[in-house]
Amino acid sequence: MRTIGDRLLREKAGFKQGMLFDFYPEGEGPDKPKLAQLHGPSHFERSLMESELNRRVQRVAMQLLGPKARFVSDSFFHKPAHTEAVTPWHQDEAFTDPRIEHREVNFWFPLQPVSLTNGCMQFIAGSHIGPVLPHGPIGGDPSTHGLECVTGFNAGEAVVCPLELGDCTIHAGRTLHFAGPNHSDAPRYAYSMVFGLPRRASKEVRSFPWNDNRRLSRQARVNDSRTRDSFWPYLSRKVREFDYTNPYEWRLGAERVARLIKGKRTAG
Ligand SMILES: O=C(O)CCC(=O)C(=O)O
Repeated sequence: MRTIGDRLLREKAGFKQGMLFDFYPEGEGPDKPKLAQLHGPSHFERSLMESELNRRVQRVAMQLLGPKARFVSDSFFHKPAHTEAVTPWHQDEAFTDPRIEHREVNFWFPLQPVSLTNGCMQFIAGSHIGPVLPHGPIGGDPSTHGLECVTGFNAGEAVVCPLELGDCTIHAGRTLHFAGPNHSDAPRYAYSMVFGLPRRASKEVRSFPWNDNRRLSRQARVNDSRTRDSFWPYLSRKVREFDYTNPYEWRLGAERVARLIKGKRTAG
């Protein structure tokens, strides 16, 4: 996994598509990320989907969520050596569309031993059963991909989780988590896999205002990759990800197409 992650990050796989980005403002360009995330590496390296790890995690996800649990996404994370950059406190659900109920678990595998020295994960116990707390873009910068939780918890209660190679932590969509700076001489790599139940409409009326008016620096790359020569790879990725068995996904898909057509008409 480490060799694959290293190669994909070195080749800057996914940068053009906005799938490789920095959690922090991207001012210094793709070569000097503070915390690089490659979202969806399995689209670039299909063997990740056929790995023994993937099969085993699928089985554990089914034990946790039930037989309908399916693979949702994966990511590689790279935190360079000697960096003060932290992965700020956040809940993964804060990144999502509040109209949709996400019932997901995230398996986080460090690709070397991790401790407080190189940025192991830390969690707030019990936060997974609480609400999604207020978040904002890191440092209030709307171009930043990363979100940070701004209130409603006590970081002094963090449970620190050092791990050996081959261990993992598992957190839910609302589990508050954080990873500290990397004070070691080597980069800190991690691979994560998210498994979830079929998405459905949220029963609560919720809003995540921190996701409005964001001007993500990677958005221009995302838009470009959906219009130009990479449109077909984009479409094939979407087709591969689509959950055909879930009627709610068909409804979301139809709404999306309707929005696209309306947008084109307005533009025309
Ligand atoms: O690896 C990291 O520093 C962050 C990982 C994370 O936030 C996640 O997997 O949800």
